[in-house]
Amino acid sequence: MVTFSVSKVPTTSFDGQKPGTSGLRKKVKVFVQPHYLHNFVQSTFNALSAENVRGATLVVSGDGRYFSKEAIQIIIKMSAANGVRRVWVGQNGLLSTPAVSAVIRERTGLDGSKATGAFILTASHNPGGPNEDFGIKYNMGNGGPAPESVTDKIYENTKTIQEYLIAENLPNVDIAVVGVTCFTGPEGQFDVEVFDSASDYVALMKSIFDFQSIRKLLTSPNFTFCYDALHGVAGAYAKRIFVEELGAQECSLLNCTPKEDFGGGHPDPNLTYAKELVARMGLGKSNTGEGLPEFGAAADGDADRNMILGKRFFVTPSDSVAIIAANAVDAIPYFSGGLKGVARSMPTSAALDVVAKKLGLEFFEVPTGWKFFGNLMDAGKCSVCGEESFGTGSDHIREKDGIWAVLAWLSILAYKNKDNFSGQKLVSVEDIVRQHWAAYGRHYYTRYDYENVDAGAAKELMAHLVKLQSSLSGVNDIIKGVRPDVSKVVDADEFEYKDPVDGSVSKHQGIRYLFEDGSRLVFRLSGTGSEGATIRLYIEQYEKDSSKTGRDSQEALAPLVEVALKLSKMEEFTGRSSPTVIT
Ligand code: VG1
Ligand code: CO
Repeated sequence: MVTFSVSKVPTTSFDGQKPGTSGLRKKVKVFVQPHYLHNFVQSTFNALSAENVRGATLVVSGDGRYFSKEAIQIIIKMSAANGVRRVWVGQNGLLSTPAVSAVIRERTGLDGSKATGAFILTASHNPGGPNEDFGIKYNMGNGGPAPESVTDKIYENTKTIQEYLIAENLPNVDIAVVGVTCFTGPEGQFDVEVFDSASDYVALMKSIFDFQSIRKLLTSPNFTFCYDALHGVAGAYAKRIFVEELGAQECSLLNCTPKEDFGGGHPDPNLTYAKELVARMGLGKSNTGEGLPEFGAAADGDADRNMILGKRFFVTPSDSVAIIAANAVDAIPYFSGGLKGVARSMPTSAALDVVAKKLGLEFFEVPTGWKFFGNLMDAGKCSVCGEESFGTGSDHIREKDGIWAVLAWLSILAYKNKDNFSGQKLVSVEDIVRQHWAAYGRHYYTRYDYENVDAGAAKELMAHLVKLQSSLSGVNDIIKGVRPDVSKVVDADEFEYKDPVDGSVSKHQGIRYLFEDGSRLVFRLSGTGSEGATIRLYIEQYEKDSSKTGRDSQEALAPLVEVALKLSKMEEFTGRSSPTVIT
């Protein structure tokens, strides 16, 4: 057995190592600076309680982006030096974010051990490569992202750090080969176990969904399917699940080989960045839909996001979570006993609220970021939840789950078509969404992102919007001047959340303008960017009248958009006459 020793390396702090909405994300060039990653990792160890470090089992893996392999070796050496007992690594360092959560919760090591936490190496939907982004976040023993109390402590530690511990003479571990490598250090044995990235996750999915009925759908001659991993880590799961387990054809998979730079693309599953899938599904084309796939979906870099498409049809993420919640009990065996409750992030549309009300379910509205759902789930208060940002999930793990969402949709389609697999025309994604709107009304919804805006200008814009809130009559005068046909603002605030489980309070979680007819405008600054500021503007309008639920959403929302741009003085502050991305 190879023996290692521990070095104490003096270091000085870096500015700006504050974890954002989901971990620390910076350009690779920032992360590769000497000591930069080390400081963050040591600050995390120092923020955890001793039993979660000394003698503990940690998962270390990610979406495989550029710099992951080097980062994994560094974290292994620092774990050894900090007294961690074993590190688990997915083969080739690959584990999707939902798979990490599943591994923490479900996996038992060869020697009976269980993991107490994980370093996830990903910048999620941000591009990768030497000139793009890298990221790291820590997840806790429940499988979910560290809560603010922990990330605040990590950040405080990064400001005062003076040394870190590392086993410099521990040889690099071959993470391409499944197996256990054992070492001895000053405090005893240290193991690195490399394991298959997919098996635990696949087993969990099989325990949640009825794979047989999904297989019937996927192999039905009337059904065609298409899945785009955008060269992210979802590819490592897609083949196993969709092709090997469920019988989809191999040609249904697009961009399913994980790449360090995501093929030069932006691994963000929306209508702008998932171009190839969007074209395959016939969106934006005026053909009749002949020969187009019935169902399409995409994932982001770390496979926690999903985009759901029908033939020439886009399902908004806010509708998606509402439709999954409305059909879960019938279509998904895991939920057959009923839902415990549902939750959405604040900027997500109120489509889910309407379902919760109709089904008599407990409902929660939390700030942006998955970490807020975890407490509700741990307390048994929430089964299904989602965000407008293409995140959907359930209490099977403590992260959003891109492949789970696809399996949920396939389950709903299989359920709706159960007596009809050989029929001429299947109930389609579009049929399901339109039936939902007819029953519950429709929440027209769009999000405008202004990326890489000057940080000072973005702050000023937000301050201006807060200031405006002090006089609603002033706000309504502005609205009347721009669009007299838009309803009036009846309430305006900054969203604040008190966690119903632990009582912790999160302030300044987005600026809201609430209209008399149920419409909403929300403004937030992104917490996941790596440069400058990104302003997000969320626009929503509720239509109950089922004869009016079939309009084009950009057209339906145009008056509210005009009001939002005017109220915020968007162009004046940012110099931008149009957003970078519309979703
Ligand atoms: C964005 C989304 C948020 C999501 C977060 C992490 O955060 O708006 O809903 O939870 O990304 O997603 P922000 O602060 O940039 O708006 V992922 O898939 O990048 O981990
Ligand atoms: Co992600």
